[in-house]
Amino acid sequence: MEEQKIIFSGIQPSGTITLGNYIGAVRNWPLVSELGFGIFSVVDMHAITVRNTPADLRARTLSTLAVILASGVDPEKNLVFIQSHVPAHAELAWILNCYTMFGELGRMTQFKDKSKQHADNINAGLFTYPTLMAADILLYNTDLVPVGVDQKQHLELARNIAIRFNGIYGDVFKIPEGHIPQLGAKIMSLSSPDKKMSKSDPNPKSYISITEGKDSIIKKFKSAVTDSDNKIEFSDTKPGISNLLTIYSVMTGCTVQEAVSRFDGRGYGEFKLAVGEAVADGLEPLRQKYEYFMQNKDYLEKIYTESADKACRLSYRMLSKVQKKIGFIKK
Ligand code: AQP
Repeated sequence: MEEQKIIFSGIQPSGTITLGNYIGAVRNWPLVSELGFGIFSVVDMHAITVRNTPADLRARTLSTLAVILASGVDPEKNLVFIQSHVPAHAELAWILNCYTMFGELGRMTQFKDKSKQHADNINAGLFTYPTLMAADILLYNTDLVPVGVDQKQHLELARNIAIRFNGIYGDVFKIPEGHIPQLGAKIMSLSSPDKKMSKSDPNPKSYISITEGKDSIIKKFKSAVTDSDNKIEFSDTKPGISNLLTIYSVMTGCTVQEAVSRFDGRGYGEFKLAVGEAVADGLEPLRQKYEYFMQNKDYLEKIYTESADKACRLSYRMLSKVQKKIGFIKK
């Protein structure tokens, strides 16, 4: 019998989940978890690397959890918990910090980008964010990490930290593999298609929230930045149109080539409307499930409490093993 895979992934409650987060990651979670056991976390400890209003963080944490469930992750078969409820994440992160080099963290492009965006708050947490992410993954003997391409560098670092640690102490950590979708691994901003779509972008026209209504979605696609030559083709020189073609393909299940043929000779206006409709219609079932979960807060609480209890038990096994290896005395 084939061995069951362990799948781990997380998402920050740093804004409302975007179409980018959905296409690049969350949408794939129920599919990948079919391969084994999925462990999915709303990583609120990562989200405090930038300043938040506490009430907003609480609300976004719950709504992110509802999105994960609405996307089809089955909480009876998988874990869906809030990161700060499982203390082993912070404990292992500290240990891993001592096995991670300053230069490695300084090379992370997300750190460089976020330092520019939050120049008044370049805190140590922003710098050591990748070691917390390494802890998230390595605590569970994870085989696969379904993420968008922007997380590839952090994942590579997690692997390097694990290999370094194993080199000193023997085979402690399993070395995880990334699971990055072939299409849609990096959905671009609708207002600046040379930039990634991000939930914390201050310009709401740049992203689609996956719980947004149809009219608003269509309006945003109609005003998406493209180019002026009015030819629908997939090319590096046409980032706006290529991004829309990618989104359309993922949401309708056709290939990019089929999408290009479908819109051959048609204008940008017609194409943008079709993309907006495909997205709004494609997200509608998820939106309805999301509303349902948001009206059932007791159910959400039950899921995150039970999942955290199980995650605490699983993660402490690995944490204890690591603590023993490095020479901490058992309590
Ligand atoms: N634009 C994107 N296209 C495809 N995948 C994406 N992901 C993020 N943006 C895109 C993937 O979504 C998952 C969750 O991301 P995260 O919350 O851990 O943080 P992030 O990667 O920093 O995402 P954002 O939306 O850009 O958040 P903020 O604005 O807070 O920095 C990851 O698997 C990620 O790859």
